Amino acid sequence: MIITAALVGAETTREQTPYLPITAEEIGESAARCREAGAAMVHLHVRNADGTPSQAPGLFAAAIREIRRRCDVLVQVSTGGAVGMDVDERCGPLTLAAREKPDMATLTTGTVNFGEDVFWNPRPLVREIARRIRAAGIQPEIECFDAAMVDEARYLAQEGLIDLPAHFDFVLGVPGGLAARPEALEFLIASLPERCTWTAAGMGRHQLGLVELAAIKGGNARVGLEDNIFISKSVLAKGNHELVAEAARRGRDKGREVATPQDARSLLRL
Ligand code: KMH
Ligand code: ZN
Repeated sequence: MIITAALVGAETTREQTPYLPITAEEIGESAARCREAGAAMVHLHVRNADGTPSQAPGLFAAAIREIRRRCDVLVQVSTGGAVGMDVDERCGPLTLAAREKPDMATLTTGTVNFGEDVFWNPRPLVREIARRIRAAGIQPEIECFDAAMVDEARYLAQEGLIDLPAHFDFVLGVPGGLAARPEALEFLIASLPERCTWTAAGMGRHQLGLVELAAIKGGNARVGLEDNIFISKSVLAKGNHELVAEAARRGRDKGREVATPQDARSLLRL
């Protein structure tokens, strides 16, 4: 089971949790502790010094350097960024090369209500981001906040913009998106094109329960402060690593072996 740690996100604030990593060094440290706890990959956003979200290549480069200086965890950059960002801003981390080149990049394949906001992904924009990911020679992770986004990946494959089989991430429990219900996960798994792999990411209180469900169903799991700040009811996780350690424990409890970054490379066909 591949555990991905969503370290930072674009929405979680230091007011909500003092354990959110913001600087490149904090991100590097958090990634290394997550690797020790069982994460094979990190899903990466970055922040300006004042904590606001950014997609600046320089900030990503600094964070990736700090991560790779400390450990061998795979790095998946966000092209979602924060709501309201335009395509060039969102695609900032795709311009990184050589030692700072990401291992994967996210590709959300549809628009979704996102709390009180809208995470805009009209089809021309999705195609453009898919083209840029492909041109950069990076493998996408298809982010699905709702069921139609799985079907949209099939169209992208028909248009030659992504390859199948691909890796999918089912992001469940965003207010306005598909809820974190077992039947929803069941339907998504059944909807996947042949030989595709998948990760489940539950928002808020759904996070750790979804890890168990994913483990039972043969999938992979994402945890971390981007999606959830609590280790148990009203108790803050003292960092991303605590959530990863709990995910690894629950996965092993269900009979799953926790993947190393090298295992993940072969499982994800990187
Ligand atoms: N911050 C959300 C609006 C991604 O990383 O690709 C989008 C997001 C998805 O987090
Ligand atoms: Zn993200």
